[in-house]
Amino acid sequence: MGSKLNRLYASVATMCAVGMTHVLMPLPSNHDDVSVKKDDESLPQRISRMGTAEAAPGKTKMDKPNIVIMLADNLGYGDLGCYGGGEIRGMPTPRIDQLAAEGMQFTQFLVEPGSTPSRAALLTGRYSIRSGLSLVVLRGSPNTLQKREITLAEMLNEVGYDTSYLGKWHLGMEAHSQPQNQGFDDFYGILNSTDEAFFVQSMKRAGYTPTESERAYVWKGVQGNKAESVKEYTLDVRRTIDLELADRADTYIRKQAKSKKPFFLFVSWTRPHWPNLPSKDFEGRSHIGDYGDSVMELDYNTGRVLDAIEESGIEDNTIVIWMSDNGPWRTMVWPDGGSAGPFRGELGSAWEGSIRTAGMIRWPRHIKPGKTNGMISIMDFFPTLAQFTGAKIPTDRPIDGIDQSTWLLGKKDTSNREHLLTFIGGDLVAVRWRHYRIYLQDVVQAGNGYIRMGGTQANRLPKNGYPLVFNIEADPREEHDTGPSESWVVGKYMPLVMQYYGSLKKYPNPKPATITDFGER
Ligand SMILES: [Ca+2]
Repeated sequence: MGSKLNRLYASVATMCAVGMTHVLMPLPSNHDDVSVKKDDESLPQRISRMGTAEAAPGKTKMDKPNIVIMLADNLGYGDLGCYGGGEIRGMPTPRIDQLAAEGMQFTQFLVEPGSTPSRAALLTGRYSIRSGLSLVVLRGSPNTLQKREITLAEMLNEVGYDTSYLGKWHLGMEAHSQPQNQGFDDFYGILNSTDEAFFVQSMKRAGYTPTESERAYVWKGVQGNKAESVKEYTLDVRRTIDLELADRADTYIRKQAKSKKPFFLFVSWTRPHWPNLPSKDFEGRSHIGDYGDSVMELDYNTGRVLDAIEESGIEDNTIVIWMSDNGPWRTMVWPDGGSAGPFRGELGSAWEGSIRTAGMIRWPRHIKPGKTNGMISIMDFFPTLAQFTGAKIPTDRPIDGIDQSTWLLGKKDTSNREHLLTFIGGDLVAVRWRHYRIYLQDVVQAGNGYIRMGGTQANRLPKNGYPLVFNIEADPREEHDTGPSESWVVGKYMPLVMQYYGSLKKYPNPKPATITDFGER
């Protein structure tokens, strides 16, 4: 790791010496023909649903950039060095900090308040409530990723990409919901979440013998087939799973770099989701225990993926997107959880700390390095990557993601987004408009915790006819309701809400996800 650190400083020095000037590459004007390469019954139907009028300025097949998405799990806004954490928090993150310096780092990267919702939003380009996935999928939930959804992987697959998924999925265990049947050519990882590694022990202690299907596994899958279990996802395997993912990512990148076909690799790290048991080499590395060790391991594994890209000579033609799926899980798992930095809130609630987290994109010679506070949603990558690759976005459904390509490529100075809705289960809970946050329900603390952090165990209360309004720039902890003095904001948010409800008339949502309200079922 010492040599890697040396290389980090060397490359930062080089960047400074040569100056990272912003050179825009022209985007070709024609997109190539889509060749259908797989035998999937639903495919012709899916292609017809994608429409033909959305001819993004694509590229010839040879020119299409490779895409590597790395997704951290439950990493908070305040955890990484480049967001004010890192060494200050006893857990340096040099590789991710370097990536942030080489790319565009978002300080207003907004997600949904949980693993499943954010992943659904990322992969479909839509609010998760539109696919019935606005709560975390637990075993037994009927709400899983359905065939009718068109994923980012399907979209890229259609324009010639090899697609591979490594790591945590959390969009359902049914065969049709699994990654290899949602547009990825292959899959290796876990279908649910890392806390499942604990469950077998807990079941046994309860005197319950889990059935084979109730045990947690590591799975592998090939497109068109049901995934097969590889081994049990035990606590020992939990320690080493991300090293395995990094190994597989390394192998995949080096192999694909020699192919003429562009690739889309999705690395869904299991860290730093509780339980953060580190692998042997990282035990005791941080100052703050398992959580810090795990974040340092996440940083190291990220570095391995970046090294594979660089050493394969494809750095300039590879878009790297690195982000977390939601804010930290904190109160319930302390001290095995992260920090939302200056913001109140954590995974599960609608407070800012739940939905604002780390996000960055690197595309050398196309995207100018720098830090930006423009607003961007995890949904925006769907239409933006379609624009970068010549893929076609579906025209038969609402797409909530906004194409940010003009902003990212420096053709305009400001983000194309200025609002975002936040749902929990079947409810619209909060709305962002510019730097205002408007709450239709109040999120209040329940369970333990010193302050009103919200989180998965919070309560929500209906408001007494008037929403809460917070100015997130003046008041990052959302402690002072400015509704009375800035009630004009209500006039700005209401049309956004009405626009969303208007879309439901033509495109009604499926039944919302619920784990507590079965009245209408
Ligand atoms: Ca998560």
